[in-house]
Amino acid sequence: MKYNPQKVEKKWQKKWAEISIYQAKDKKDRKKNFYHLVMFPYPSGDLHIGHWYNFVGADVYARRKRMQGFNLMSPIGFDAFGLPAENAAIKRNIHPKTWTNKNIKRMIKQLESIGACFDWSRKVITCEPDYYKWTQWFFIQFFKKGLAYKKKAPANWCPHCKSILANEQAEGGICWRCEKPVEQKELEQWFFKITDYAQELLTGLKDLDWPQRTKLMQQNWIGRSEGGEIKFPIAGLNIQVPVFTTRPDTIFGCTYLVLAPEHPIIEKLGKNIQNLRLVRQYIEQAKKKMERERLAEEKEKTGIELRGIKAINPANKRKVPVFVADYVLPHYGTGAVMAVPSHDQRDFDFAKKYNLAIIEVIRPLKEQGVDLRKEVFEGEGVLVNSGRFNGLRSKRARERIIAWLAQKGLAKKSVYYKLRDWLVSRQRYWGAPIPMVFCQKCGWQPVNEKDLPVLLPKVKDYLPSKEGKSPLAKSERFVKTNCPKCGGLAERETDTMDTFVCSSWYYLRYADPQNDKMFASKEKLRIWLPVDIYIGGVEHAVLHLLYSRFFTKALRDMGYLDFDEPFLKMRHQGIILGVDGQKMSKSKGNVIDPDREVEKYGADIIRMYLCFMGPYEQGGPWNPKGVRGIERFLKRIWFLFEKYKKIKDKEEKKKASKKEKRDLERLLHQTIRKVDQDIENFRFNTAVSSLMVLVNEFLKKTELVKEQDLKKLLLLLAPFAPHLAEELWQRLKGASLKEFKKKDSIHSRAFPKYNPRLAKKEKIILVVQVNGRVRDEFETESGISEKAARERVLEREKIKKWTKGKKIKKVIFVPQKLINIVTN
Ligand code: ANZ
Ligand code: ZN
Repeated sequence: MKYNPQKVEKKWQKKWAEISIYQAKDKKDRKKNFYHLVMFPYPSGDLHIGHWYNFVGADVYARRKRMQGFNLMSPIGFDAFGLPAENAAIKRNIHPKTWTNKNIKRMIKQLESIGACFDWSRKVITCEPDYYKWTQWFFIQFFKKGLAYKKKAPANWCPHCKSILANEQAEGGICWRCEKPVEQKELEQWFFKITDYAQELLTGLKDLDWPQRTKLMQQNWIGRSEGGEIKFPIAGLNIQVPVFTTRPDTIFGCTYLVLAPEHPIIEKLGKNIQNLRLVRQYIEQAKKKMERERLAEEKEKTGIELRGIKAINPANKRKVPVFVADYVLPHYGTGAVMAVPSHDQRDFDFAKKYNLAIIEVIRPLKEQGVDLRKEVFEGEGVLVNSGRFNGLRSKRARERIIAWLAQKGLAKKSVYYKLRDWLVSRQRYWGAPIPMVFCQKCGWQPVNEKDLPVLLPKVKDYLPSKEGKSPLAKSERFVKTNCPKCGGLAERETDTMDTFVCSSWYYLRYADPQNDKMFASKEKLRIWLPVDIYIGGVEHAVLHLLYSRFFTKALRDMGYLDFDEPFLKMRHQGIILGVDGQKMSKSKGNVIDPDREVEKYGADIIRMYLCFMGPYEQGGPWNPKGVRGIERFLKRIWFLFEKYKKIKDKEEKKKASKKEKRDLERLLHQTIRKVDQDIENFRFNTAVSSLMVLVNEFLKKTELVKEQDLKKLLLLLAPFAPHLAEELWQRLKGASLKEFKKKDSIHSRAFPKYNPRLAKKEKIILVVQVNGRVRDEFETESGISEKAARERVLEREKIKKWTKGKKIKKVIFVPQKLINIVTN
């Protein structure tokens, strides 16, 4: 009979579903449970090859864990709120819910075709009221704890998506979704106070088994800076301006002060500023600019002096001018900078333009110093022109100067973070409504918890208004309500939540997806969480992963969770490129459609190919030849079993030498060890190649192969090609499908263990000569390389005796037999 993947796969997928083989029971013993998680997809309507790559690698890992005896849970669901559904609704005039449900249906079919061990009974869909009820409940808990607040803020506004974006979604001033430039717009917005957790989010990284670069990205995003806050008095007025600096050691070189245009002190100074009108004009212009423009290194710095105002440098009591300039940002540090043009590039550029004094205060240790008329020196060195601190090393001077000024009450040590609060409100339709009510008398009030969920109303018009108001504002029935506190007439919040709020806690829901009393029960959370391994794309390094960590910590502090980190271990899959080595895109016509490939080859071949194509974390270009190679490989496995059966039927057992038998046994155990370790390390590619070697040997020496050897081969194959492995397993057993139970499946069997003794490399005796005379011999592993043999030999006392003080002219190596050291 021929191998027909499609037939085999349909049959087993149906059977496995019938007996709910992958459904995870909630077992009490936490240690035996293994929570295996893949990032849930957005229901775009099409699973692309990248999803397959993600899910297949993850599934191989999961299946081995199951076979190792863990009570494994591998859930899946849909991150179902979000813009594309709404855009589709606008374009095609169908309700976002209809569009989303249709896509989910189709994607479930696609997901099933992968043959993954997902536990479908735990499926969550974030746009369902029984889910977003809890998203809203979390919002209310955050509000009650002071972790959710509303304020007017310049927000990132994408005119193309007509949406407000979080900072994380507008990196570099570019919309993460449409990749078009983002503008600034002042709006009342809801924020989550993630900054309360900045330090813990940073510290917690060190215990996580995550890829190093991901941790680094989070670290940079959080952006901790240590330094000092120093007060600069304004001459003649009872006003002080605190500045934040990471270089207090440069304070004697501070020749002017710079304020952010948004700095509140400017209004306080008011009439004391002689050119107030011009200053205000400058400020208005600056506010329109994007942060990215303001920070751009290459751009010419602009600013305006506050005439009539001088600040006093507290270190040397010198009066220095005060400027407003847009290169200083309002939301970082204190919004004011002590400018040191000799040692800071931005200050230097600015000083050059406005002809301000440049005083060297740090001299490099090695060279004679730099020409300060032409360039800055930003490094470490020794202090000069700094009064009593002259001669001190810059690092040490930082501490000393802060301590000195602190005594006078003019400075303190301080730490600032780049991280800002998370903007969670969106003026869009397709999201969880923010469960807040505004009452003229009582202010913002959370909806009563018993009235949750606040259902998303049906509206006709999904477009936000030009002023950036949510489409929900058009539904009077939705807006008008009573105040949860005083009962008077009040209005609902019409903004919805950022979809990243939905995905910040879905991994908790999987533990107890049907619970309607709580987002998940304490007991179920205890037995499943935290997640043991999380697998997904690196593109979420700062968005989803940071938010989820914040949620976990905040909920822990409210007493709902008793762990600190949601995802203990994480791995990212690489990216599959087109056949041409380019990123897949419709415009390049190089997109691989997984459905078509699976139709043509079957899921097992595609699974195995995705595993084989390269290290999981790297990915690589799609190669049709590689797919056909894997097709041949699986056919050979099929053929091996046919061949075995024929030989067995004919009782054609050959007498084999002991050595032949031992060699085959050794290879089998070595392969078990390799596949086991490779899966643990996400090196599926090398696991597959070692399976290929084993299958070749089995084909060559089928007469020597025992039934239990073949079983072991199938067990090793099971994580990669689960359908084929099951089919051959059942055939080998001659089992019937009628009474098929969970325990009968190959996927309920234990992953093979290797015997270290049998897996050991064979030993040989290597003869050692010096200048052609036998001087020694020793036992070593078979196949030792010339380099390794040489190193080992030269370490041996017996040989050292002969080579001492001599030069080794050459080495003659006869593999497996002899090594001859030739000296002068
Ligand atoms: C004086 C100085 C001298 C500085 C020197 C640097 C070098 P990071 O490392 O990014 O934290 N700064 C402070 N607040 C700012 C704001 N709101 N907008 C723009 N720049 C600001 O950078 C800290 C440094 O950035 C601070 O140290 C300050 O300039 C500037 F030789 O103070 B420094
Ligand atoms: Zn009220």
